[in-house]
Amino acid sequence: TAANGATSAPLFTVNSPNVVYSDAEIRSKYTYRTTMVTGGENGTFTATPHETVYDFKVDRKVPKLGLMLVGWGGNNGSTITAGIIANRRGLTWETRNGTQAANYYGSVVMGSTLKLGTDTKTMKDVNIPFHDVLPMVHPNDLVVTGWDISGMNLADAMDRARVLEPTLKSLVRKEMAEMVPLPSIYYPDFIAANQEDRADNLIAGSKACLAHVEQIRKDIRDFKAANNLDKIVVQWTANTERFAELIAGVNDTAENLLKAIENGHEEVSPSTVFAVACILEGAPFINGSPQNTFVPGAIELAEKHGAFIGGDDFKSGQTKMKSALVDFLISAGIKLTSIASYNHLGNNDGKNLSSHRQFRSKEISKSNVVDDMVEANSVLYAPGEHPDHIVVIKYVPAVGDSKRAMDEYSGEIFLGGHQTISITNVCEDSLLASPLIIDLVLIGELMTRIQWKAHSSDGAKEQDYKSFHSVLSILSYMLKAPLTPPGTPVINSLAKQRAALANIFRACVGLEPESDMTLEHKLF
Ligand code: NAI
Ligand code: DG6
Repeated sequence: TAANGATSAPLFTVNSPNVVYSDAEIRSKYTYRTTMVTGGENGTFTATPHETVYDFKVDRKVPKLGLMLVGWGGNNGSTITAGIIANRRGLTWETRNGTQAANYYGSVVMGSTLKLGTDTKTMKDVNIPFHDVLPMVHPNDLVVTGWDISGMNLADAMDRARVLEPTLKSLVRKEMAEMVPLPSIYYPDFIAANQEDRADNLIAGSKACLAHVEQIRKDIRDFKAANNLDKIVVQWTANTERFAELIAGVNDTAENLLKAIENGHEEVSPSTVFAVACILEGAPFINGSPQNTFVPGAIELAEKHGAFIGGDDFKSGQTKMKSALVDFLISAGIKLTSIASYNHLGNNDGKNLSSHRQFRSKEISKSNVVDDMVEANSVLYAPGEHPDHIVVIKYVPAVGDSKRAMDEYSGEIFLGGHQTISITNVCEDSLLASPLIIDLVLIGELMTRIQWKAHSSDGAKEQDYKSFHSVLSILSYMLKAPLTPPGTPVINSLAKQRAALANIFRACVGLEPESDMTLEHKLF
């Protein structure tokens, strides 16, 4: 494990003239191979292999990292904070099923592996923890704080959430009781009216203004200085807001958005104010909720400042399953004709979503997750044809955080046959969502330490190193409605999202994408 602020000793090194290690950096030369296609006569195509040579460089110094959560006192915020403490202290606790030890299950970075290659002696796969592919922050080393419109300390907030076992809570209670969220901004029109009774920890003012941006920036700077941190990542895990109206002259450009904030325009949401403050402060900002925080003006502002943003909406259970299952069905040549997604839950998220305008934000992010897979299959679907897709969410307080999700997938199979798949998923919603916060912060931070340059096609003059695009679409695996650089496609297929993540990591150490061809086991 990397010591904070130090260069980590890697679990593996790459033996290649294209990869150079120094104390400060890993530099790799990587040939990116794609296929360019031109359309010809009568619907035919010509496919031409295409190569671009990139240099990547990864800063090996793992920073001392602060995580600031907007909505810290909520179910996700209190759960992930308790989880980090439990892991950091190596806690175990008694449950009705026996002794439970702290873990990071549900985090791709902390809980999954990646195939490094084939063992020269046994010819078997060698798999390594995802966390060890590149030098990354360890979540146990995160310093956590945040804002909440509810001033409840984190120990009481953890009780309010009704997620964790009492035995675990008793072990972290003392530490959590000392954690109190910073006051936040509250514009009541953006979240459900039923949230008003918890709004007791507020920065004065009920609409966007520069003073709010400045206060948030100050909070970030103060936290960084007080804890001697190298960097901060901020994540929105606060209530789902309604969509902001897109208005020309208000939120369409960076300049207009800043002006709108200065003028106190009512259509600027709290989450957009947080995004703007983080962009101006150079802290990556990731939106774990479905609303359109990243209005065009916010995206332009991030691009102008070279700041990183990512979103939208944590993809935890029902949607993750959907983006895997639909990919399987359509890739298998089965014509999916309908998806009916129902769920009920009883936590505060469910309460907020029982209000129509906030539900609508969630309905949108949950509904668009199959579009690219349908569009890609012109054998099964005519242009513009779509499966029916409905999303229902009901608030049932008694079930608390234990969400019940029921999905029915119907499709056409061979010669007019029909297949119906029904899935019921019951789980503690916040225990699925919280590890995604870890993945998003760890990968988001890593992306601030990766730079690239492309060799020009004639091999002549090279460009300077630069960062990835401000919009971190590499985070798509963790998000229901992935934000992508303007004009670029959204990929929803879970397998493709994970492959992109894994293969970009591999490219940074000069390794080829894992093709899974395993010719070494097929051609003797
Ligand atoms: P929650 O309702 O328990 O927590 C949200 C917290 O945000 C509350 O403590 C609330 O007081 C606070 N808040 C509201 N407006 C705020 C503001 N302007 N500034 C600071 N704090 C504010 O919700 P939970 O379950 O933690 O979920 C958080 C968000 O993540 C929701 O938008 C939810 O839809 C989204 N999400 C949750 C998933 C899950 O499985 N739990 C999965 C996917 C998304
Ligand atoms: C009910 O749908 C509440 C939502 O906040 C979800 O629990 C959350 O978005 C997770 O949804 P999914 O579809 O990723 O499991």
